[in-house]
Amino acid sequence: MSIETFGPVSSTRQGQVAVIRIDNPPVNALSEPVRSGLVAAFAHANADAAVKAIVLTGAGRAFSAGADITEFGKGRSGPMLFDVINAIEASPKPVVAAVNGLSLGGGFEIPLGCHFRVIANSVKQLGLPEVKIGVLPGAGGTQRLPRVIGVEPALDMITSGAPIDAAKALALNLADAAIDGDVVVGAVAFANELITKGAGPRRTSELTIDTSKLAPDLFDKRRAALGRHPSGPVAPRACVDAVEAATKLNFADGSKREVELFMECLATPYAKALQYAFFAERQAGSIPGIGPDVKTRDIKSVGVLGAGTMGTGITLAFLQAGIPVTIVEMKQEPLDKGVARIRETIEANVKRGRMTAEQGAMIAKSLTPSLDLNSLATADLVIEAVFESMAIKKEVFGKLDAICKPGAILASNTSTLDVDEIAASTKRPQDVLGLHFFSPANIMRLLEIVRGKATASDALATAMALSKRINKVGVVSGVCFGFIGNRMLESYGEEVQAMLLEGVTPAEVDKALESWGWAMGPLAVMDLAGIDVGWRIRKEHAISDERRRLYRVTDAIADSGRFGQKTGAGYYTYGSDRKRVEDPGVTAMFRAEAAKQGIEPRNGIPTEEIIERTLLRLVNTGAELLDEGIALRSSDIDTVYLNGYGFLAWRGGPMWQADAMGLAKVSERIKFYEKKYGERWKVAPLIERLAKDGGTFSALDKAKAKA
Ligand code: 3H9
Repeated sequence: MSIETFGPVSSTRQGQVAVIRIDNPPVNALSEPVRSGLVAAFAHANADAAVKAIVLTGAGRAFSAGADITEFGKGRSGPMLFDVINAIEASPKPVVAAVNGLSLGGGFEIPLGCHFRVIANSVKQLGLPEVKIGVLPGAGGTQRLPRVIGVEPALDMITSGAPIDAAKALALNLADAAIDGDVVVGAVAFANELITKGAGPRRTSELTIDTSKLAPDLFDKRRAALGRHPSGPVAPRACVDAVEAATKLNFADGSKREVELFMECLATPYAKALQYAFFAERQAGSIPGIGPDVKTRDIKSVGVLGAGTMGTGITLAFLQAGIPVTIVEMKQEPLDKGVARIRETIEANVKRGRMTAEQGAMIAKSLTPSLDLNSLATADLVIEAVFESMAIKKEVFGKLDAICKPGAILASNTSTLDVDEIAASTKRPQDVLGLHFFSPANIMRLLEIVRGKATASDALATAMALSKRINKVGVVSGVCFGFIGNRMLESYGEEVQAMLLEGVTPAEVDKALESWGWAMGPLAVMDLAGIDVGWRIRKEHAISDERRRLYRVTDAIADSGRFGQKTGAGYYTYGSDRKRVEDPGVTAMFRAEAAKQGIEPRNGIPTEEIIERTLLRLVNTGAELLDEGIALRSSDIDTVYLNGYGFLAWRGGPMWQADAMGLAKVSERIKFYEKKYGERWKVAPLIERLAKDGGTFSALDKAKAKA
């Protein structure tokens, strides 16, 4: 069998069928050489009289993950994907897509432009996720998809960006066949049948959309329903606009509108931030000095110590990933309670259709409750999630050291304590690290992986690989109080308290920050997480006088038993519907304390100032963490904030925002606040240094990566 190659695209002939294959690892992104290769391969197949039909497929695990996102904003070169797909569709010979693996974005628009689609039953991800990176499908997807599956399902797929699997594709009429076994063999057989039948091309662009049953206000309603979309204010709307254009214009004009909208989206800061966030998350997985030569340890079973909220959430995270867990408690009652909570969550997931009843049963079976610490002897990884006290943790780690098998990783879920001190209570500090999960641990995506002084490279690499297996975003942090996320949150929280003392209300602070780029305002978050958490920490730890002063009212609120939602009141009061209601009593407490401290009450604080002060405090502490080597890169800090703290991805993260503002301006504004508020605003030396040289955090990341 002869193979013709066109860069990363190849073509072989199987009888009368040309099989064209995209081979651009790891995910067959449609970079310029692929696009040019496709044009050449199709021209070649169409010119070959012996070829009567064409099958198009991908090599490896993907059909294609779509446009090469790294090319965005770099100027045009080679044929545009839109034209490539039009050329495929214009082929005079029938073209069958053999969808072998994930098919996303432009990598899904290609099969839509093919005349027929044969999909492997094993394919889990087909769809148009462009909205998630701040754009919309820009190679005909918004015009072709509604022609194939109808307007409403197309709107659902395009505005959510959520993928579907092969079974759903078949149900939606997207697939002409969904098959087990080798999809290329199936597609070639399908193509041969077409040849036998004398079938010609079936071009999607020539199909008409039935608009007769569409509600006249469908698109307005869809736009209104977008609400606070996770992709920000522009791209989701543009998705609806483009599909609407498909129903009102012919294919050529609708496509022109789609391209216009694509370019508009691409130019927004939101698209840049979302694309940055995509790569930041992937970058977090690479740890300097730990290459592919570092062999990870085998993790086949996990032990969790503690069946409280954290322990049960962590257990669920592993069980859901198919990893058996032994959960240990010291007493029967808390163990039973924890196990019941785990089983209830599994049942609820089955009810909600997140897993089948068989999957639920299998997961439940792989849980072993125990009252005996010795039952952790065979676990490959043990995670301690007991009370946050150094004395208790040290005792627990001493016992685990004696019980656990050699090579087992011993992890603490501490959110504040010194992992090095914990490690020192064992004879194997190289096997000890922190795994800081966020509550609810089975849902929140962030996992801070805390690297102690002695943590072995392979233990760290294992934790990193494991985070992916349990569907978390792992970010490495060095040891310090609060690690990356909570240490920054302390500064943010302090500034919020300062503003409350200056006379702004909790609702005003929350509204300002929610309107800008946080999923939830800080006071609402504290009410949700429990005001008592920080209150206890402030009681037990030595903290600065300034911090104590700023938190005086909050501590008084907690002293009075108002811990937030769980007690029905905190900064707000809550009815049975859990809606927050402003409490004038709380505002009065801040006024009275401000008077005592001699703080002049202001008549409100402008939204811009609330946003700036909270953001800059985060950035300043983030810069300290970078300088101290606690965070490896600024993009890791952003990844922490996007995945664990409700900073919305379309704002990129605090460090990304600082770069966008310009570090000279950041430095100037911090100094302005330092003059006004003193020591807590002392500018981080790294900001000063970068500002002086016109540097940015992201350029610093890149320079470090090269070093
Ligand atoms: C589009 O198509 C626009 C068109 O409508 C119109 C154009 C005009 N480009 O995530 P992973 C890299 S927009 C470049 O670790 P997984 C990724 O960076 C595009 N690179 O694996 C990583 O590199 P590295 C629409 C890409 O198995 C490596 O591949 N498509 C792209 O967990 C492995 O990735 C999307 O939005 C890309 N498109 O997940 C899909 N995709 O090893 C975006 C991946 O150096 N991609 N890479 O770190 C994804 O959602 C996931 O990467 C995917 C694989 C599900 C594909």
